[in-house]
Amino acid sequence: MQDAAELQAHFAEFGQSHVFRFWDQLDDAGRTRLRLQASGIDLAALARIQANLAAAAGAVPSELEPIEAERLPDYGGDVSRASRASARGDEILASGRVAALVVAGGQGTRLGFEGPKGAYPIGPVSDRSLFEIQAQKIRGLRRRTGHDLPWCVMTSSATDDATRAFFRDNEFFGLPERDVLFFCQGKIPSLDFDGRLMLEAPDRIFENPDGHGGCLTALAASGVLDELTDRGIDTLFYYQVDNPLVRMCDATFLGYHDEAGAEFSCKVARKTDPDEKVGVLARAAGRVVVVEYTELGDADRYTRDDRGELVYWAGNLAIHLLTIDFVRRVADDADRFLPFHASEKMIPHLDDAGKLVEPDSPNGRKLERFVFDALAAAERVCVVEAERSSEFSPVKNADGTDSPATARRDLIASYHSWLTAGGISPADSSAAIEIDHAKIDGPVDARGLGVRGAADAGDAIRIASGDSV
Ligand code: UD2
Repeated sequence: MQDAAELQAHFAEFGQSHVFRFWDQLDDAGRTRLRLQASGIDLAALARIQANLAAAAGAVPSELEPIEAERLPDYGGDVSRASRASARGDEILASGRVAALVVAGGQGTRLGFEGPKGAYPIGPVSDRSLFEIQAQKIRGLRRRTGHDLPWCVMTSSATDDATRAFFRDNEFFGLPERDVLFFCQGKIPSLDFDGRLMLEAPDRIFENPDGHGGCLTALAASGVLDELTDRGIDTLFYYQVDNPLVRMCDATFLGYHDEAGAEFSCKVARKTDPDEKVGVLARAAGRVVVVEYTELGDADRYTRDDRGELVYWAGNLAIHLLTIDFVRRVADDADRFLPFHASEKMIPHLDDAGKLVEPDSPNGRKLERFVFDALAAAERVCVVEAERSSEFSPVKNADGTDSPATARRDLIASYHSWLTAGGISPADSSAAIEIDHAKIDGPVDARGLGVRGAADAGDAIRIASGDSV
């Protein structure tokens, strides 16, 4: 930690001396806290980011081209190609080279839920959490492959303590503790429109998590990347904590990724409507890019081809495969490959009198890195079209689209389709139902159960009381 006088002089050089304006009123503990936090902020880097933001404003590629994707058989793709990819993926999983990575730095604020989003109760019958559903899927994979499948859980300073406590309280959902690798993403200060830091308390500078792209640098900095290498892992399956339908470490996706020799692969699905809030995969100057929904121009957003299909159709599901070597390369050169994006926010802060101001219009910029920017560093990229209805139903909003209600509806629909495929009654599609993913994680498992009725499947299938079996 730097000496207080040196630190203040250094901040003054960068026009940030106001950070210490309550210094005289702070007690020793407060001064230590502020010195500690301020010492960790790289003002020169922040100034560079600020300058790059200005240069990058409006730098969304103007000449976009549509993307080509591997199609699943359901969408006209080649059946034998897909089954070869699936067999290849099974081999990769059976060789124990894959780990899962969930980005779980977000809170449930938009859902009106206190705590980490992963703790949100989503199970249609038992209210089990997003984390528990994902843990069950990992347990199922471990059973099927006979390998420890490490689960890397990225938290943020806002969710770290609560997430670890949630896992401990739930006995790691039946997973061995050593195979759950927590790591915490970095933070970066927000800036007001004049590029000045803001105080959220007399002894605290306002910082926010550095975006899901921060997972690549934090994996390296935390030592988790080295641990994965030591364990013989060479591929990471990346997904967002808010999608309970995620097809964990999907074998077909792995197979396509491997056959393409890709370093970074993406799953996409056709956008439901031009205004759906998902980024779009496209090509720009020959490279694959994701254009965020806030940044896609109207001409590209609404253009349709002769068949009436959106030309920029490929919605980013935020489901990726990355090789470990690639993650290391990007993390080593993060300033180049993971630029910061700014979004205007209303940021509560102290005024000169020390009064908390809660603005009602944006007063500053939050800075974030996006994982998909790393596409620019990839020599080879593979894009696979997913079956949206069975793979993607994110929990983002308290009501309406992408809400707990739509995610539960889609979970129940998936469970019913698995049971139907397995010849298991009930076929009453109105029954709220829940399946333990550790035991049944798709139609193949349902068929393998060899039972006729849900009641014969023990605790693998639960039906809401009051509903008929
Ligand atoms: C994201 C994508 C969007 C689309 C959509 C699919 C971006 C910028 N947009 O939109 O293109 O693919 O997801 O669902 O990514 N997170 C962290 N740390 C952070 C920020 C986010 O862990 O600092 C996690 C968060 O917990 C969540 C995920 O990243 O699991 C997505 O974050 P979001 O909900 O802010 O992204 P969203 O819905 O705007």
